[in-house]
Amino acid sequence: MSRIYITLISLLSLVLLPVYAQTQNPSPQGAELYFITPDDGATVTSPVTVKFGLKNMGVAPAGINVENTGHHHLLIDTGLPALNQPIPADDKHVHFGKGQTEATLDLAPGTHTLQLLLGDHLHTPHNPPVMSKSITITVK
Ligand SMILES: [Cu+2]
Repeated sequence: MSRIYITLISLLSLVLLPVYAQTQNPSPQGAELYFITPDDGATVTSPVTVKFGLKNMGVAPAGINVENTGHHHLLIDTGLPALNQPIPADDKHVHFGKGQTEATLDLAPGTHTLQLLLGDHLHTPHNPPVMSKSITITVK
């Protein structure tokens, strides 16, 4: 009897594992994420308007799972998070889960780095990840 259960559990694991292993949505070839503004190396005044550019993918709000879409995340003064799990949400990892394509930031005077990272409906980066290059700006 218990042997049957073990067999059933083993079979169930085989069926369910691929579902759990599939945690990242694929990104299409040619997907590109970039800053429309500010320019890398720019000197700006706060508040800083940041505009997000995305090519060959679409923007969808968080929670909506549509192929080849995602929502923007802005990494402020931090490196990339783990790329195979949901992006943290804090002052350095800002989510734009309503599908926003620009933001206005209050930044202290000094040098700051900004990087964009697209996340899927569950805030997890795509595979391969869709990210901008990291830019550096100076706030007067
Ligand atoms: Cu998010």
